[in-house]
This record gives sequence, structure tokens and C-alpha cells, in this order.
Amino acid sequence: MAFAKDFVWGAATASYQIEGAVAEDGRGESVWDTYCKRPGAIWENQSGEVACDHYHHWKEDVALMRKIGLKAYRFSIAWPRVVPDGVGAVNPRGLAFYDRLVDELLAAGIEPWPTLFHWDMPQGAFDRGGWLNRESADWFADYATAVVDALGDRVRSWFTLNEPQCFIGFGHRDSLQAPGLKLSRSEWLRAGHHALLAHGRAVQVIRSRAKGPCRVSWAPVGWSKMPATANRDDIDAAREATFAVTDEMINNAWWMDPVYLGRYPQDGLRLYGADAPKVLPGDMDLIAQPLDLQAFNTYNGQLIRRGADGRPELVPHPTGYPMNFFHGSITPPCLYWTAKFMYERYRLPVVISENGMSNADWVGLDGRVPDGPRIDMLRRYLLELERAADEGVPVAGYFLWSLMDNFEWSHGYKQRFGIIHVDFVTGRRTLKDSALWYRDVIATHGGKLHEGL
Ligand code: IFM
Repeated sequence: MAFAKDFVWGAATASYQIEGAVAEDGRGESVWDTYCKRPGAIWENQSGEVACDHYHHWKEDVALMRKIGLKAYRFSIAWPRVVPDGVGAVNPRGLAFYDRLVDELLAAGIEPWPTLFHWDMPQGAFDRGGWLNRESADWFADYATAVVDALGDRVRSWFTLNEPQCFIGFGHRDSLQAPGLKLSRSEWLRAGHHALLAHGRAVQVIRSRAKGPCRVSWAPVGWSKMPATANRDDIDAAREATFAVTDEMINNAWWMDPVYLGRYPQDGLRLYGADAPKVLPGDMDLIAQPLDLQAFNTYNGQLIRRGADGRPELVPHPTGYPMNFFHGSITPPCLYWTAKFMYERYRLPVVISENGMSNADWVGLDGRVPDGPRIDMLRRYLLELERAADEGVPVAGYFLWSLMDNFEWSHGYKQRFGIIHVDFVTGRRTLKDSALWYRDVIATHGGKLHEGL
């Protein structure tokens, strides 16, 4: 068996991480523009001001996607380009950029999969209270309406929010990302609830205004827990841990259960107690709008076994385990287990909306970028995803993070996740060996993964 015939081979990026051109064509400021000006907030005080300058290189970038043979491209739309102040007037020049991009993608035979929100909230919306203000869901719906009205005649596949665990947790609780807040537990939980309402509103907008049937999803983090052994008890413990709300933010069920099951999980409600968000009548129905896919971003997993007290217990990775340049572990079975556990619980076809790794890449004297570790990593992970498909999990697609090296948030340009190398001084793009390898994987519909095995 192999990947489904219509399996979507893709790659992903996000607006603030690649576009640059932050003051062009009427774009407003985002919380990331503001945050990057905080001394010391970003590695070497860098920012997304220029980034990959994709705003000017978009044609070249689509041509490179075509060379790789991508079937789909996941990019995000910058809310501050479309509604510069976050609320109110729509900026047609901002929308026109995505209009051109969508046309170019379609002409290249690449399906556009836009994400409506990948963290760059307009500063104007933040100044009105941001996600803490319940009206943020209305602002987001208005913004989504402008986007869907402009692109919904051609775009058939949509993501709403990217990784609420991160923009709420890291951004509003831990002050590790924009907007750089350290809110109390009740406040960040409230902000999270409003973000979920915004997701629901956006799904309604897409369904009601797009000019044709759509596939709608979102892209939360899929935190992965893998059984430490093949024992049934450890597998059950890993499944329990996958959906337990024990840590306050790094979890799946608090965010996913409302969206797929229409309720917050009981253990989370017990844990948060009086800090849990106030749920008004109709909220959960709005949040639980039917979706077509369950997408999630997974990079690595933790090992779990059944502890002596009967509870899931963390098992350290073996000494000397492989790591990427971000110091994250390389754990291929995380895709297999997370796809399996998520499908068991939520029963929707699975899409990996992000997966990949940071590597220490540069252009060699021969002009090549020999990123062998990335190729090996991707191969191992994709084989595990295929194993899940072989065992009956409907796996609909895979988006490699990332199409190109880009601005890795607080880590600036230190972390290179791309399969296209970007020289941030000259703007020059170079296909890494992994891009050529991924091209062959796509062309052989995964056959290349098995070469020599
Ligand atoms: O670059 C990020 C992306 O914006 C969100 N998911 C994780 C990626 C790698 O850290």
C-alpha cells in the first residue's frame, strides 16, 4: 500500500516569516513589527522587515515550487495587509498581492491552501484589546469576509488559525513571542477562547461566501506522545497522555476537543477551575463548526510508559539521541502515533500541516546545499506517516515546513528550516539537496522513500 492517489504533497510558509515589505502598499503594523523593536526580544535584534522579500520575489518563488513539483502550497495571509488597522477599512492593494499569488499558483498547477492567521495580528486590533476582547472574533470574521470575497472564487482549501497553543501560550502567557504578554491564567484562557470563537466565525464565513465547495481546517500543534515500548499498556498510556490536560498550555485536547467535539475536556476544566473561560450560550456550537480535515503541526514527540502509579510517565530519550539544529529530537514515529491517536479520537482525515527541521545549511563551494540530515529525517518521518496510512488512517496530505529558509520568530534567521536556501543579504535562492529529493518523492508518489530499503 502507499499514500492515497489524491494525497496532497505540499510545503508551507507564513506571511511575516517570508514577505518583508512591511510598509508597502498600505500594510498596517502587526504585533510582530512592534515586538521585534523590543531590544533583545529577537536573536541579534532581527525582524521580518525584509525577510525573504517574497513580496517582490513571489513569481520566482512560485517558479521554484513548480520545479519541485509541489501539488499544494500553504501560505498565510497577513491580516494587516488586508485590514491595516485590524478593524474597519479594507485595503485592496493588500488583497491584490494574494490575488496575483493565487493566480500564479493555479497557473503553475499548484493548489493554494491559505491560512487566515499565522500570528501577525494588526497592532490596531491589539490596541483594542486583541484576543482578550471578545469582539476580536467579529474583527476576524470581517477580515475573513474580505479575503474570502476576494479569493473564494478560486481557493478551495482553507486553514483558519495556526497553532493557537503558541500564539496564546508563548505570546500571551510566557512572553516569548509577540505580543510579549505575561497574562494571568484566567486572562490567557479567555484570550484562547476568543481565538476559538474567531476560528468558528471564519469557518462560517468560508462556507457561506466561497464560490464553491471547500475543504476547511485549522492547524493547531499536534503535541506528540509515543509509547516507549510495544506493550499494550504503554500504548494506552501514550494515548491518554496525548489528550491529557496536565500542563497548562502544551496540550492538544484543551484546544481540539472544543473544535471537534464541541466541549472543553473535563480534566482541563478541573485543572483550571475558576480560571476557565466563561462560555456563553451558543459559543460551543460556534467553535465546533464541522471541518473537513484535521490538520496539525508535528515536529517531534516524547516517549511515554505506564508508571507505577498507573499514570502515564515520561521516559527520557536514549543517551545521544539525534537532534536537529534547534535542539529538537528526531523522533520519526511521532507522525505515525499522532496521526493514529488523533484519527481515533476525532475521526476526520488527517493532514500534517507542518513538519520539517532546522539544519545548519549553507551554499557549498560547488553551489550545492548538501542537507543530508534533513533528507534522512524527512524520509524517516514520511515512512512513518505512510505506515499510518497503510494501517487505515485516512492521511490526506503533508506540508513540509518550510518551503524556504525564513524568519524563525524569536530565533531570527539563525534557524534554517527551508528546502530552499535563502541568502538574506542578496535575496538569492538555491534549491537544497532536500528540495531535489522532495521533487523525486513527489514525482514517484512516495516511491522514492523506499529506494534501497
Ligand atoms: O516557524 C514555525 C512556524 O511558524 C510555526 N510552527 C513551527 C515552525 C518552526 O518552529
